[in-house]
Amino acid sequence: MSLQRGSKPLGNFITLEGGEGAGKTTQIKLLADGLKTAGIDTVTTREPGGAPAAEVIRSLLVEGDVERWQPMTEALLNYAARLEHVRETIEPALTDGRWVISDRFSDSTVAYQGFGHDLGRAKIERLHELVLGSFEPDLTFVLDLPVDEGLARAENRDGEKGAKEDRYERMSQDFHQRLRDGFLDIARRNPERCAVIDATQSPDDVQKEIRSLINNRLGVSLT
Ligand code: T5A
Repeated sequence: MSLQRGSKPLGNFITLEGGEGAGKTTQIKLLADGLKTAGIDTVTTREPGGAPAAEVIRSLLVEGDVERWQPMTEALLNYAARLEHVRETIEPALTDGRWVISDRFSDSTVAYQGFGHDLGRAKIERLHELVLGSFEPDLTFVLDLPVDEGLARAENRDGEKGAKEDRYERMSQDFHQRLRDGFLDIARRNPERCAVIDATQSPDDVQKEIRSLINNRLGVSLT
């Protein structure tokens, strides 16, 4: 993270990443409860989205035909949404000393557009530098599970909340395998920032691992 420090200490910026149906939303709810209990003021948010203009861009990305956009257009739309998200939601919260937990951030563009759509890691990194400089999360959890299992969970979840936002779920099995490999590659290259978690475990066990890593790496005492 690279932000101007004011009089208050900055909050921590945590992201959860992974393929479809990895359990990010489930884990963020549990984590927000744990942080609240520990008295840590927290904002939960998501990408694409997380700010009014970014939510408008979200619907362009997650709805409609699979072939709707060129891969680079998808990357640019994600970064347009991300700039709004960072400036309008994330930075103000962090400078106010609150913690921010985001369901996806820039690693999703590297994995989905860089690896999934074959744009390559380097182009997305250049785009990141252009739009956000060195701004990055303090800690990132990559929830990893086999593609079939994640897609089956996402399909069940669609039954629960409606399947309008399923554009990426309809992409090929190969696409999903490439992005899974992409997330693991990101974690290997950024061991200080990233931790890979086996997302085939029960929700409670995944949460225990997340809290233990937060305690160790960010020096707090979540139970
Ligand atoms: N995208 C996003 C890009 O291509 N580039 C980018 O730069 C960005 C930021 C929207 C899409 O945009 C793409 C990626 C996405 O396709 P999204 O809204 O986060 O992103 O969509 P999904 O990742 O598809 O969100 P999901 O809701 O499917 O996945 P979650 O949040 O990881 O999973 P969750 O918690 O909703 O759980 C799914 C189901 O599994 C169950 C839950 O109860 C639920 O029914 N479940 C478990 N079951 C068994 N064991 C566990 N441990 C479980 N945890 C959850």
